Amino acid sequence: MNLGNNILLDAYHRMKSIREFEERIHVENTTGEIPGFVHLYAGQEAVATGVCLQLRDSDYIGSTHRGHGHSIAKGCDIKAMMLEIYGKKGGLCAGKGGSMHIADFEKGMLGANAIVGGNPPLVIGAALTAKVKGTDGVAVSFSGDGASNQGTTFEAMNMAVVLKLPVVFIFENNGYGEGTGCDYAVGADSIAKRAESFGMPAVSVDGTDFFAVEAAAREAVTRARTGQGPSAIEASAMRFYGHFEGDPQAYRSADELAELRKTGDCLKIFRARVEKDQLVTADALDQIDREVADLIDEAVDKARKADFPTSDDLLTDVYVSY
Ligand SMILES: Cc1ncc(C[n+]2csc(CCOP(=O)(O)OP(=O)(O)O)c2C)c(N)n1
Ligand SMILES: [Mg+2]
Repeated sequence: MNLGNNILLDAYHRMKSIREFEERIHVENTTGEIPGFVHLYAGQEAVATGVCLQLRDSDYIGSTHRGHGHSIAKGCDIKAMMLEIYGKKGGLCAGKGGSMHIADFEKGMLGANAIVGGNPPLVIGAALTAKVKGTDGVAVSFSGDGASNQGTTFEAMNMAVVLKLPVVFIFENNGYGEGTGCDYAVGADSIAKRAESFGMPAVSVDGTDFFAVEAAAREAVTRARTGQGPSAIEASAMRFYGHFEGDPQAYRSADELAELRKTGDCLKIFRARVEKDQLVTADALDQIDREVADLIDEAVDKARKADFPTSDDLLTDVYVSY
């Protein structure tokens, strides 16, 4: 399917924004100004983007500890995200959540989640809400290969099939759960096949190929939106950085990382494809590169200068008001 110029530029904008955001945090984190743990998503941009392009603000996603990419792809404000990661006032969660707890209900971002396997049960709740209310809303759960082994994930997949919920389970197989290889930790041949055994359609795609992810996600989201129930997608793409910032990565070689940057970079793969097929111009992509670089500069500048929450803010945002 020809996606058209606007969608392709939108996709590139989202992927490039995620990449620049993460590359910059990798650098800024060394200054010691960013509190808490940071897990970078660079390398996996085509997955979040290919999936979130199918979604509306009123659809929900649930994310992981590696959640910046999902948040950006779902439309969260980048400057407010940066403020949040710096723990500053004006952050998406008032500077009280930080990297691993970014949420924005207005954009359907239910939250990053530090509990591995924590989000599939939340996401099927959002899907059940959509079904009970009779909206055509869809909910999408992003999980890693490690999280695919959690009991919570199994229960959520089973319940989604039994209740025929409008949900899509995305399994991002980046080869590792912390420092443990998924060839060791995942007992099944493939995560997709295991998901299929719960009774839903499931496919495996190359997560560095935006077009492959987009096509699989379009089919799965359409199924969910039209009342045909859940699906699963296993998308394989490696992360460019360590499990967390500061991870010495003793479990993989420098050669693996160099090769990844050379042949497994979804942005380079996207650019090569759209330029070769003359789907968009190189100038238009360069223009996006410049815009995104400026935006990230401004976001970091704003976050560094902003104030921290004060002790007066301590007891706000604790309880929900109905
Ligand atoms: C329930 C639970 N168990 C263990 C951890 C510690 N932990 C944090 S991230 C992680 C690995 C997750 O791997 P994966 O799901 O593949 O996601 P990735 O980091 O590769 O994106 C683990 C074990 C946790 N946060 N929560
Ligand atoms: Mg993983």
